[in-house]
Parts: sequence; structure tokens; C-alpha cells
Amino acid sequence: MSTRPASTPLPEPSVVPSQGWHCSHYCYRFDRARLAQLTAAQLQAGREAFVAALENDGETRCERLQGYITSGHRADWILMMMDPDPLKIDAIHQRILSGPLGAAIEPTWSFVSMSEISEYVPSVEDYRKRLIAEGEAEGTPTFDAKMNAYERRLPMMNQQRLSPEFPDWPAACFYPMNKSRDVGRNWFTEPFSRRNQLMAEHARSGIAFAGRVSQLITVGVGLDDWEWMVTLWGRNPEYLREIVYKMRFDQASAVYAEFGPFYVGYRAGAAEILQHCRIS
Ligand code: 76R
Repeated sequence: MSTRPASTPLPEPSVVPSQGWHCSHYCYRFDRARLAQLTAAQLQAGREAFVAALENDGETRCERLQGYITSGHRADWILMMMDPDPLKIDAIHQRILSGPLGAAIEPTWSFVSMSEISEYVPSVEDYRKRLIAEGEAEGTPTFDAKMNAYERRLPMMNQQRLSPEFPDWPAACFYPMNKSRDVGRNWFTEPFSRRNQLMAEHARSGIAFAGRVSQLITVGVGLDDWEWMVTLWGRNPEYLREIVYKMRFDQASAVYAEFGPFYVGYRAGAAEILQHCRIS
């Protein structure tokens, strides 16, 4: 989690963060008994309103919205949304629930978080020190090329952390997590140097999945029941299984991580969600 240096002027009161976006994951289930009570006309109007709510355009548009069908009986479908304004995100949720299908939709779980730049993302200076520590000689063409590449990449990577483009990949998984505070394995009493070292190992094992898995870590501290929300997008669900298993052996996860419920998602638009769930 990043910490902010004491800044001098007080910001204007606002629900829009000075850096980063709000993020919500919402899980829903159709209530079959309630659906059975709707007339054909109500159902038809409900389907249209549902599709319109997820079209995400016009004044109510939020910056990022993706829909997913989910397997397992904890939910039927999931929405993941991000925007600088938390109320724009929530307005979409409320629009769905207040629409003609709303009475037959049961919200089953949600997680509220925000994007940030983690304190473990190396600055250009940290990166220089890391290269030296890894035995790279300063001033050589390779050293300079690596430094230049990182300097160019960092602003783009930070942009992607704060206001990410969502990959249009077929699978995703979502789960909240904490870092342990148990005696003997309390993450929050470890010195920064140790946490940084563990997170560097973590990042290295993650980078091996570049192109197959894309990750977004959003922070729930102060907003919801878990410290982080993990969103993993996969070109194939097999990579999601593979990366989560591999990371279980990183010290940062093996010793310190605690996990909440896992949800798997298969990318789907509103019409596909309705069709898959046989809302006709
Ligand atoms: O943001 C970055 O890409 C920089 C390096 C990095 C940080 C700071 C990084 C890389 N992660 C960071 C932070 Mn991660 N991550 C998880 C999980 O299932 C598990 O075992 C853990 C869940 C996965 C699968 C994953 C994947 N990461 C974090 C944090 C916040 C810690 C804090 O700030 O205190 C958590 C909770 C967390 C959990 N991580 C990566 C990945 C992957 C795939 C990468 C490489 C990304 C890349 O550079 O391509």
C-alpha cells in the first residue's frame, strides 16, 4: 500500500481520489421463483432495461465496465467497474436493481476498492540499485539500455495500475486477500526492506506469465473487509489456475497471504448473460 508524504495545501473535499480510480466487483444471481412470477411483457421490458444498463454510454457511463458469467452456485454473473467517481459505479448497480428485472436479481457479494501504485513498485533509482545488486556493472551499454527502458516503461506501467485498460480476454478470476498479522508471521511488523525483497520475488514469478495473465491489485483497506482485491485476466482459465498455484510457493504468499472467496468469470456482455442464464 502506498503512503503519501505530508502535503502542504489541503485538497478540495471530493469523492474523486487525487490519484487512482474507484473499483467495484459485484456478484449477482437470478431468483428463479421471482422470475417465474413476471409476465412475458415484464420479462421483455426487463431484458431490454438490463441490456441498456450495461451498454455503459451517455451520461451514466463509467470508465471501465466488464461483465462475466460465473460458474458455481454462489453467483450467476459478475460486473467489474472502475471510475474516478464511486457514485457513477454504484449508479449502474442501482439502475440494474431498480429496473424491471430487479426484483428477480439477488446481489450475492461485492467488493469495493481503489487502484493505487504500490509502495513496492521500484522507482527509477530503486531499479538502478537493483541492477547493481544483481551484478550489472554501472555505465555499460547493457546497464544504460536497461535503465532507459525502465524509465520509459514506468510511466506507462503506472498509468495502467491507476486507470487500467481491461484486457478483452475470455477468462478472469477475482478474490480478496489479506496479509497475515499472526504472531511470528506478521507482515505489518516486517521491515520495509524485507517486504520489498519478498514482493520483488513475487513480481518476478508473476512476470513469467506476461502475455498470458494480466493482474490488477486494488486496495480495500478502509473501504471493505479485506486488504486487497486481486483481479487476474487470463487468455485461458488454465493460466489462472497455474499462476495462483505457482505463487502459493512464493514466500510472500506461502507465509503471509490469507485468501477470501474465489470467483471465476467468463467474459460476457448483457445479452450473453441473459441468454446463458436463460432469461427469456
Ligand atoms: O504492480 C506491479 O506489477 C509491480 C510488481 C507487483 C506488486 C507491487 C506485483 C506483480 N504484485 C504486486 C503487489 Mn502481485 N499478485 C497478487 C496475487 O494468489 C496469490 O498468491 C496472490 C495473489 C497474484 C496472483 C499476483 C500476480 N500483488 C501485490 C499485492 C499488494 C501488496 C502490497 O502493496 O502490500 C498483492 C496482494 C498481490 C497479490 N503480481 C505481480 C502478480 C503478477 C502476475 C505480477 C507481475 C505483473 C507484471 O509486471 O507483469
